Amino acid sequence: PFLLNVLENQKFLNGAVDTYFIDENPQLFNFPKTQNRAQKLLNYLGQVLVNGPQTPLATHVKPADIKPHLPDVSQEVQPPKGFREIYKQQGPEAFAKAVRNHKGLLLMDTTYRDAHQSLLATRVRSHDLLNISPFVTHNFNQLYSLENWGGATFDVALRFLHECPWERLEEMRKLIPNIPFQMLLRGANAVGYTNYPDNVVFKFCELAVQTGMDVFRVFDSLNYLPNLIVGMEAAGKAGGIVEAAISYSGDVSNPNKKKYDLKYYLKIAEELVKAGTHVLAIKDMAGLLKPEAGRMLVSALRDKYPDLPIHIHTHDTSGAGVASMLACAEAGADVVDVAVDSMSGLTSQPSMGAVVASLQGSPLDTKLDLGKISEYSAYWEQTRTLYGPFECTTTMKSGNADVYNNEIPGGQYTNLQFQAYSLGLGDFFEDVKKAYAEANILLGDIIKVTPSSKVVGDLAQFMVQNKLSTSDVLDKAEELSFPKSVVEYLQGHIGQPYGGFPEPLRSKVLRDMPRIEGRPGASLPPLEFDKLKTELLETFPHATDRDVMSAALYPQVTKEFLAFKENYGPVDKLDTRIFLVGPKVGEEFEVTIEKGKTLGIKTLAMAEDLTENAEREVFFELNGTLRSVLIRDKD
Ligand code: 3PY
Ligand code: ZN
Repeated sequence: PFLLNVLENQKFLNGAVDTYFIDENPQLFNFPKTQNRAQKLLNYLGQVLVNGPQTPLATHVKPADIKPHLPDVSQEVQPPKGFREIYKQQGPEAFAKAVRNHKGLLLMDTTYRDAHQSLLATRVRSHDLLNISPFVTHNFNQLYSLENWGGATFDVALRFLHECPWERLEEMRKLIPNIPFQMLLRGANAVGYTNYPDNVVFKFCELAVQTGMDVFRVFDSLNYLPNLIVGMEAAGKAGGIVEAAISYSGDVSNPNKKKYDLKYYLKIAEELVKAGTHVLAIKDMAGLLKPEAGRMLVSALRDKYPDLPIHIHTHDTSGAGVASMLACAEAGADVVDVAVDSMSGLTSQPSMGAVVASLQGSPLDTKLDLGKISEYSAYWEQTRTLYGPFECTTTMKSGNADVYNNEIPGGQYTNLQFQAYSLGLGDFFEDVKKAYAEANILLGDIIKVTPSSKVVGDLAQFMVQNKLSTSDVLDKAEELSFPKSVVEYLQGHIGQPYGGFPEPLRSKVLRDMPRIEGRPGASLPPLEFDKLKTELLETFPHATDRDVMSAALYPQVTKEFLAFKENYGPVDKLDTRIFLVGPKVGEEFEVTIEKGKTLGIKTLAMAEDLTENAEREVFFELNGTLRSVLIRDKD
């Protein structure tokens, strides 16, 4: 009987115990954790049923009522070996050499990160990623890497999905031991939108490697070398594979586009090679790299650096993505980025199946199995329908070659279109796209990718909303109250742009405001992790070092996440439809909260009347027993 907790211990409940009883039986306070978590999940479900979705849905499209079919996979045998073994056993240089020596074209699969960041507002949950991971580890061991972390996924996981990004990484790693994992690191901005103190970036990379990350694609939104190099050093010191990326802008195949020409890219490449990058990436975040430009750029790099692995990233916004990646491959690129067919195209990456099929039988044959790609694609085709509320195709029906004019990065393109859609303003998106091109020129024709793309986007929206032309902005610069991001950019908060800040605009906007010269992070004092930890533990006694790292990047979002978890438990374990919009009344479903622990839940009913505290009682069956939760009705 002593194994039961106090609430179930008859002797305790009868009062037939003396004061030593508790001291001598500490196990009385071992409350079974599962029961606790189950009750928290019922609170969550009750909350969704009474007060609606607990994560903002972008449109009125409902998540589909399906359970995606999981393709068969033999889970008995070890997955086949991949490039990760070379990296883990022999280090990043040996990995780079093996990549360079590989005969066919190698692929990075972006399905787990950039594809859904571009198509589904980054909303794909760990649950759906983990479900297909055993299939991936067994059938896609030949991949150069699986891009599955970083970029916007860190922020969105915490903020909107109420799940821990570190746990996501750790769980993916357990299921996929053989394929290198790749993340997108925004240089000195880590996975955030602003510059952090250097020690934050270093510690972040260290923890990422410990949790299972391998390849770090490091970029800076202005191609500002001092920022880029901080990120490279942090990834390298942590033991990761450093893939320094040059963000691509303009058009090297167009002699009239002079600012970002071949010379510009070769010069940055030289600096990145000097800084010791293991792999060199061209990051074409807007999909501007036309086939001919890709051929020119890759050939030039290949000639100059015969031993350096070259990796090309693009977006299919115009529709020319497959053609460009084939051109780059033929010109000597070692790796190109693709997303599985059903998660490809539009503002996402070009199609994996299309690239694989195009090269079959050629010297660049990827040797990937088209049948397996189809099965993988079928899973995502079904899974994608669960994310209907975030589906970019609600508004985007086709690719659009106007991206060559506006140069809007893939993820931002879908975001801006969504915003225009939700504002319901007819030509708003067309106007914003035109204004985006003008804002870019006003700001000095800059590289546009997170966070510099936000500066241009904010200025574009400001111009459309206030009906300002380029000359209005220039003439009235002293009186206008510009968006905060624009002012901070001009102050030098995200770094120094190539070619300098635009004058006289900068002086007119800033007047006597302070300016940062050089690298912004260099003037930030180191973050005191111990102090942050102590603070966090005061409110959240279960906070871990991972939570402290999250809080270093996103203080408020992390606190809200921890409070949410405390109240509602492991909501990441719920099926996606149920997580987003709750179960139907009468629906029976299962939730596996850990291996071997599955809860059977049935939603029975909701009370029609409120209690005197304005609470509504929701009734469930949990593993066959009746439970109810009281939820404050916010209506
Ligand atoms: C990000 O920074 O999240 C990007 O995907 C940039 O292209
Ligand atoms: Zn991208």
